[in-house]
Formats: sequence, structure tokens, C-alpha cells
Amino acid sequence: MAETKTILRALAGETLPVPPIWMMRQAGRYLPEYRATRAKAGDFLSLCYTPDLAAEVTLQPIRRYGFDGAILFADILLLPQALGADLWFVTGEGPRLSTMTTEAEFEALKPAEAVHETLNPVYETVRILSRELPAETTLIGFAGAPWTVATYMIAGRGTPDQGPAHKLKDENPALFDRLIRLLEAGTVEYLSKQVEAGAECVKVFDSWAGSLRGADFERYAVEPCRRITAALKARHPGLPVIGFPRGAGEAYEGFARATGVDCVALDDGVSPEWAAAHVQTDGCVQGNLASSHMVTGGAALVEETQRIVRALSGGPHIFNLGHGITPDADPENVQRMIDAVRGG
Ligand code: 1CP
Repeated sequence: MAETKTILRALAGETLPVPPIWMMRQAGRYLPEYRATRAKAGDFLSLCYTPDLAAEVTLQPIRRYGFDGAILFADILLLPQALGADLWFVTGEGPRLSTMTTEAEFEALKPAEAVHETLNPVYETVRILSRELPAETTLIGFAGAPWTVATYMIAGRGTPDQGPAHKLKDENPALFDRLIRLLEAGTVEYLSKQVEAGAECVKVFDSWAGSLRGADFERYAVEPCRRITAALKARHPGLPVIGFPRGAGEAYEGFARATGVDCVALDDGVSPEWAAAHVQTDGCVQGNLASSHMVTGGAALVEETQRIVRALSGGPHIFNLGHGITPDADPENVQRMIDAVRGG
């Protein structure tokens, strides 16, 4: 049967007359229905680990907007938790984890194969979604990339410059490499189970790839993504993989070739015209409207949306924001963006 899901068609390299669209953090605090379900769950982690509620918040933006893709509701920090790190969320501030900077702390982590014990509820969420999503909607699984997850594990929280992770990488490269390899193996385990449960493509979020320079970018952004992609495709032939080396700048060029991903997700730091000439030449691209337009709206939102659609119309493209939508966004601006993409 010919593929009818537009996101899978774009990921396979097809140029479509209207790009499919979904949005990073589409299930999130800007939506009143999300806030209501989250209040019912109590806290953020309970929401992630209660399959019925996690599936419900995943479905909310699909019902409201008819996005072409639904991203599993979970978090990149569930994997370190499954490896044995303590994880909690401080309301209004963000995630906190027990830190991992010494040999002894590394040794206390569990092996990659042990992650399923904690992550089983996430796979159940995927199974519910694969039953309940509309036939035309692509179910997207995801995980964090090793470098980005390591930055949180080493610092115990989000940091402006990922300083603690850079310090460990430079002072104790052997220990740092072992952590990266463990995260790679855990990520392959985690994403494989999501695929077995019904995820139709997966995205690897390297949100802090932009702070890696030169050889470090190769070693800790390109190489882990290449090894993860190869391992996943060996287990699941034909599985489409989206890579998101956020902040890569010029290093976006060649990233798909070097890693084997089927699609490169672009942040808003590169122009769509540049991406058409330097990134889309290797295959599908995703992106890249600045998420601030979801707050400010107006004519600029429509003009920038149309500019991106036009610039990337000559090749495979999935429309998205350059980063996650923020809690202060206006839900009506999301509809305006969709209408501008679909020509409504
Ligand atoms: O209060 C709330 O309800 C929590 C806000 C929230 C949400 C909605 C967090 C906490 N995580 C999520 C869900 C989430 N996280 C998804 C699900 C689906 C969707 O997109 O709709 C995804 C894909 C993520 C991925 C994620 N979590 C990333 C990578 C993408 C990115 O934004 O760069 C990162 C870095 C995280 C860590 C994290 N989780 C939550 C916060 C606030 C953060 C960032 C913390 C920091 O850097 O300080």
C-alpha cells in the first residue's frame, strides 16, 4: 500500500506540495487542557509515568489542531532516571538530578538493559497512542542525545553554558567517554522499545550540541548520533531517524551524511535559504520558525512562515518551530501558523 502518512513520506525523501507540520512541545503549558490534565496528575513525572494521562496530553494538540505528527509525551531525563540517577522537578524552575562526576557515581549506574524496568509505562503510552491516533497521524518517539543528557547528569540541572560537562570531558575524558557510551546503549534500548510499541519514527534531541566545538562536535554530537542511528536501523530496518543538533550552525551541513539520519531538524539560527542550499541537498529537513512568533503573532508570523515554506519547497520538508513552544504562547497563533502553512 502506498504510504499515506505525510511525515513518513517526507522522511522517505518525497517533496510534497504542502509540507506536513507538527510542533516541538506541542503538548505543553500554553494549552489550557494540558494544564488541567497536569493538575490531575499532580506533578510532571507522574504525568510522564501514567500512560492514560500521558497519552491524553499527547492527543490534545492533535484534536485541537490536526497536526500531522504526534510526539510521545515523556522527557529526555527519564533515561538517566532509569539508569539510577535521582530525578525530580522543582515547580517554576525545572529538573534536578543527582550528579555524576566521579568514578564511584558512574559505577553506581545500572547497565543499559536495565532501563526498561523504569520505562515500561512509557512504552504503554506508545501502545495506547498507536491505537488511538488518527490513521493519517505519524507517531514520533524520542530520546535525548548522549551529550545533552550527560550535561544534565553531570551538573544535576540545566546550565547556561554546560560548564560542568565541558569540565569533566576535558579533565577526565576516559570517564566522560564511558558515560557517553552508556547513554548511547541506553538510548538504543529505549528507542527500540518505543518502536516495538508503535513509534513510526524517532527523534534524537541534542539541545546543547551548539556548545561543542571542532573535534568535540565530531566526537560527542556526530559520532554518538551515527552509532545510535546505525544500531537502531540494524534492529529496525527502514526506521526513519530525525537528528536535532541544536545550535550546530555551519556544522548542520554534512550532518545527515555523517550520521545517517533521514532528516535534520533545524533551529532558528540558520536561514531557510541557507538550509535549502546546504542541508536539504542531503535529504529531508525539519523546521525552523522562531518560537517567539507563537507569542507575538501578527503579520510577521505569517510572513516568516510563508518564507520558510517557500525557501524549502524544492525538497523534502517537515514544518516545525526552531525550538519548543513556550508557556506564554497564544494558542490562536498556532492556528495562524498552521493556516499559513496549509494555505488556509
Ligand atoms: O511544567 C511542565 O509541565 C513541564 C514542562 C515540560 C514538558 C511539557 C518538561 C520539563 N518536559 C516536557 C515534555 C517534553 N520534553 C517533551 C514532550 C513532548 C512534546 O514536545 O510535546 C519533549 C520532546 C521534551 C524534550 C526535552 N526535555 C528536551 C529536549 C528538547 C528541548 O526543549 O531542547 C530537554 C532539554 C528537556 C529537559 C527539560 N524537561 C523539562 C524542562 C523544563 C526541561 C529543560 C530544563 C533546562 O534546560 O533547564
